[in-house]
Amino acid sequence: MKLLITGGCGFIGSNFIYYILDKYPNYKIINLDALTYAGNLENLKKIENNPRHEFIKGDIGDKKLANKLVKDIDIIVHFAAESHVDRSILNSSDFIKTNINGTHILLEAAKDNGRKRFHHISTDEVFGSLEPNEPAFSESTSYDPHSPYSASKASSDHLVRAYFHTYNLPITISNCSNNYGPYQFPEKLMPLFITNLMEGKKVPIYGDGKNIRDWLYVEDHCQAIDKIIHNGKIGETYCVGGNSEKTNLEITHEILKIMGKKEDEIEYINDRLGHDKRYAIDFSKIKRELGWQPKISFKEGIEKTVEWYKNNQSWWKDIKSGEYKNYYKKQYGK
Ligand code: NAD
Ligand code: TDX
Repeated sequence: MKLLITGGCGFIGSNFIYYILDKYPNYKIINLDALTYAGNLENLKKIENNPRHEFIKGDIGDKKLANKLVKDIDIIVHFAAESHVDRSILNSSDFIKTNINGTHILLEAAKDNGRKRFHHISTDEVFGSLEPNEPAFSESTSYDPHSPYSASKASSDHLVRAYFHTYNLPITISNCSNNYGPYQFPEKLMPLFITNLMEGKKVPIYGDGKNIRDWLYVEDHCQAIDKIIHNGKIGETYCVGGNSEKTNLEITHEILKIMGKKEDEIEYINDRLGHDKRYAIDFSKIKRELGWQPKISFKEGIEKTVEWYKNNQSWWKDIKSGEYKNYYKKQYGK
């Protein structure tokens, strides 16, 4: 089996590559990644000489390249995206280009080269925001994206489904909740807060810190994708959640506790524009049909995550001392 993985140098993509190479000794991977600010070959250093992994630097929007690569593979697992909500609020052009137009080009390549199996990685954010008493998102929840990021992901989900209905392209989609774990770019809540504390900086909480997310350890997510690409029903969507709803303040207190830091490291700052209140996922469909459920408890996951950032300081220090400084200044004003 030969997989084309897009965005394999990012957070979830690199974890998925390690997972697949480890679990399936006969599988080969072509990893197409443009190495944007979020892509990092250091993430795949441990397999730089593995002949079962081939890295191709390129853009999913490059039609010629996409057609060439898709010809020779069995399945596309599509992770590549602009993924950070705050960046989409500052400037959404690349989100439209990659998440919508790029996905369209890949779908065309899949259709025109033997109708290749296509798995699309999406997000719970396409469903909008929940009040604390509302039932969790499920596969039948209507789309109601609120940010430029989630609107671009919603558009790509619609395109993927349209290619199934119109061209019979064998697709599946997964909509998952907030991932955390090794190799997550330090702009996202958990790695930002962990690394800021290690640098002696404060942790910036938007608004009152009462927004809720459902936290999914990245290895659990990889297992869910594995189940879907092997046993998922063509044309279907699967919601993948972590069974771990927490407010941002709860997450922060947990990180402070593990790292032996005090509450006064918290800095409350202006709220994110259009900040979604709550995300939560009902994963009963994938549990019932594919036998998947998250295995790693929040306590175990967050301890492993803090440990990883402690043991991989040069990885995140390199990132934080580079171009990222400009973004940080724009976003946090310092
Ligand atoms: P990430 O930002 O860490 O990585 C994205 C990767 O895609 C990078 O390696 C980048 O170089 C690559 N990329 C970006 N534009 C590209 C292009 N035009 N052509 C080729 N490569 C390109 O993202 P992530 O957190 O690993 O997210 C992966 C996928 O999962 C995304 O589709 C995202 O929407 C989805 N998702 C993420 C989360 C989460 O919590 N991180 C939750 C739900 C869904
Ligand atoms: O500095 C911060 N302060 C803060 O309070 C940051 C970066 C975030 N937050 C809050 C905003 C959210 O309520 O923490 C929560 C999580 O924020 P992010 O890590 O930016 O994630 P989120 O916006 O929830 O989106 C994530 O989950 C769904 C991923 O980035 C998306 O790619 C995914 O689709």
